[in-house]
Amino acid sequence: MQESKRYEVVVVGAGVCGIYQLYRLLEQGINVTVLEAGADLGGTWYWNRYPGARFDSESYSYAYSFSDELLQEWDWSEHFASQPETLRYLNYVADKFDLREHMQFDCRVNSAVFDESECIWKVILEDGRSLTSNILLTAIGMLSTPTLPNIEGISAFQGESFHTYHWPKEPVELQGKRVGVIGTGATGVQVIADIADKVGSLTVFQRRPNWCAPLKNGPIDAATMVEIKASYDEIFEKCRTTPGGFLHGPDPRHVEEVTEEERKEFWEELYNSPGFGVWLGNYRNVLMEDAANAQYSAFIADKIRSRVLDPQLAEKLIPKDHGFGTRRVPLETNYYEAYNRSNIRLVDLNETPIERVTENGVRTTSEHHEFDLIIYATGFDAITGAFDKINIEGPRGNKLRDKWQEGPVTFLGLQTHGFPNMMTLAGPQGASVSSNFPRAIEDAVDWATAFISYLREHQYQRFEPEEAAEADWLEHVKAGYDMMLLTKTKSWFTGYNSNVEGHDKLRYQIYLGGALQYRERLREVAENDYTGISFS
Ligand code: NA7
Repeated sequence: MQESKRYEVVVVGAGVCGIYQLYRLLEQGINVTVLEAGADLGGTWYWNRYPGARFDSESYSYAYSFSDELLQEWDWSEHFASQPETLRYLNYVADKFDLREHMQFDCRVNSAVFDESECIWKVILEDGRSLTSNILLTAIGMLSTPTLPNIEGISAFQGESFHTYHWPKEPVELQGKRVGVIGTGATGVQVIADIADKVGSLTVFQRRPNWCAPLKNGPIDAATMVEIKASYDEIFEKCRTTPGGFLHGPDPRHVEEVTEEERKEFWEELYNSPGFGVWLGNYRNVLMEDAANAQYSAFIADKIRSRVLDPQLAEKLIPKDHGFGTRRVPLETNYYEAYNRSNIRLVDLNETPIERVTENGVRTTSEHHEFDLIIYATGFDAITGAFDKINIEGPRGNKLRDKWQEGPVTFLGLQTHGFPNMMTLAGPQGASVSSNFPRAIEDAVDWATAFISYLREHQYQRFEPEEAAEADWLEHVKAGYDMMLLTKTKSWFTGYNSNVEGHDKLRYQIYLGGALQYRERLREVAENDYTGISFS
């Protein structure tokens, strides 16, 4: 990269979102580059190489929808593809559309400062190189800043240890190893279920259990793939009609509207069906009203009891502090059955908290556990963490991380006042985090692309959302929070992370109005000459 090379658009991040945005901008003949911190493309699917990492969305509902040719060429091998397959897919897309030559790898952005006199962003990379761009587009991920636990002694450990996000590219020997896993979120659950029968011994440190449910994955044979290829229009149409952009949408009935027998039958069916139906395909009020939620939680609790042989252990694996679906539901394959193995042990951190990590293991208040390998599945500084890591500075020296200290404030989840010529694709308060990611990013990217065409058409050099429009958006985002039980539960959705200072209260950082309403809002703003945004 040459010194201070000038671009019309810089996209930061070559993950699912950045790849698609690049494709769309090149189509418009825009002078664009993508800066990627990793050594290659893929974002989430590049970094998360831990055993068991895979989709919870049906593979064919996660695929890009923009090219029929691509859809017809690509064969998915499983209904819920594993990380290596997804990474291969993203590479295939980049190669097919000649995108790679417009990407620059090992380029971690340290700072982006808006220069008002020239109306450009000055972007400085970690290695000191710089470039400039009229428009800055962030596609930096919502779960791309891993957080280690705030436990003493982590660096003292002499064995192997890493956060799941930093799972090494080189094979990690598991056979016969004494392994500790800290964390039982969606990631921990995938890892634990996958490695339980591969390691010597496995100790799981659990602070709060999650409600997990079967993924029901399976291979896709050739005939089924032919059927899927013939049905893409219907698949994407279905996704466009559900609040989460998944193949699963809520049943319009309420729990009380059906007989107990009907309800049980339906819930059995949901529990035994593939994917997120068990979470998102339920009666409408299960995720909104305590009483309905309690009934479903009791049903799932019994399922857990039926799968874990030791009744006391089963109780420890059943969440007591929140109802089903009010945190992210980890989908699993034999997760609960793993606890029936003799080489696995659950340490309940509520009974025996971790005191520290030592040279050769983890010390709790009751004993010292020796390990060869410690896996930190301890989550992320979600949604705003990746923004906080970059010094994003507006024209008056104002910093984004200061503005968003108490939680993000945006217009449409795509722009933010005080930071002209910037769009936060897949950003906070947009629909992507609460949706099947590619479906939502296609909406956001298509909107941003049309917006950039509009700027060019009108020869506008500068745009910035108005404060009033932003305040209205915040109210709209907040209104979504009133409806859902999940906003009353502490999780990364709602901005809590015990390992990040200050993240101990509710943050309005996700859009809960549903993908349909989000799309509608985007459309309205575009059709009204981008009302709420100032141009010059
Ligand atoms: P999550 O869902 O944030 O899970 C992190 C887990 O780590 C969770 O069980 C935490 O317990 C646990 N944790 C975090 N810090 C500590 C400390 N200090 N001590 C003990 N346990 C700790 O992250 P994931 O990576 O699993 O999932 C993130 C998303 O990625 C997921 O939803 C998918 O969409 C993909 P806690 O529950 O906070 O008590």
